Amino acid sequence: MKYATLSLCLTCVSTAVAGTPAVWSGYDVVFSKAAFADQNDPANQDRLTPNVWFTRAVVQGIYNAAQEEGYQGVGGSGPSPVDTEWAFGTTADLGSLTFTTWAGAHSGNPPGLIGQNMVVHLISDDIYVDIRLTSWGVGPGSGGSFSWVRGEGVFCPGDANGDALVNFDDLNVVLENWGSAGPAGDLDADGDVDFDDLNLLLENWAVSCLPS
Ligand SMILES: [Ca+2]
Ligand SMILES: [Ca+2]
Repeated sequence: MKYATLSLCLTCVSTAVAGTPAVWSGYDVVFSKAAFADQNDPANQDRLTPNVWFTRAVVQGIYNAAQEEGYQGVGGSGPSPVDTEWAFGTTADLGSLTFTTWAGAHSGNPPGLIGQNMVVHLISDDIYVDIRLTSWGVGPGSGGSFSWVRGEGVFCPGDANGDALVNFDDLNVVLENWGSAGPAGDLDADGDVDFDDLNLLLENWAVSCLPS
């Protein structure tokens, strides 16, 4: 009975805040793909969410292995990595950034991106991520190596118990820790367990973040 009442009265709250984009700022995650590493091995993919797995074959550009078989594009055009858009700058300036495709951003010269602060928008997930290319292997002899640093974020918003599902178990964790400083139940990691955390949970209710 407690749950039925709670979910009823909070459905409207979750609707009101649905669609708020997440921001993964900073450069705490280091990813690198070694020369000639198998692009189909998850270890050689930078998997940000179940929808976005960045990697690169021995030649050509970056693609989204969660949604593409390989790189699609030539020079400064092409959709890869699909379901993403890119801009120069940082997430601190989200409102003023101009997004384009990855190919459009490098204009046929991926090594030109090395050292430049960029933001990648994961479109379906609506997550903005700081990202900065740190190396890029040119030509077949380089074996498709690349590396970057990027922002770290929560894979599965609303998942309080770490099982990659958002359900009553997570609601229980939030309610049991209501009003505390967390970390249990503090889903947005701001040092308290309150309605913001409950909203985050309800926004993602019934989501499964398990890789498909
Ligand atoms: Ca869970
Ligand atoms: Ca919180």
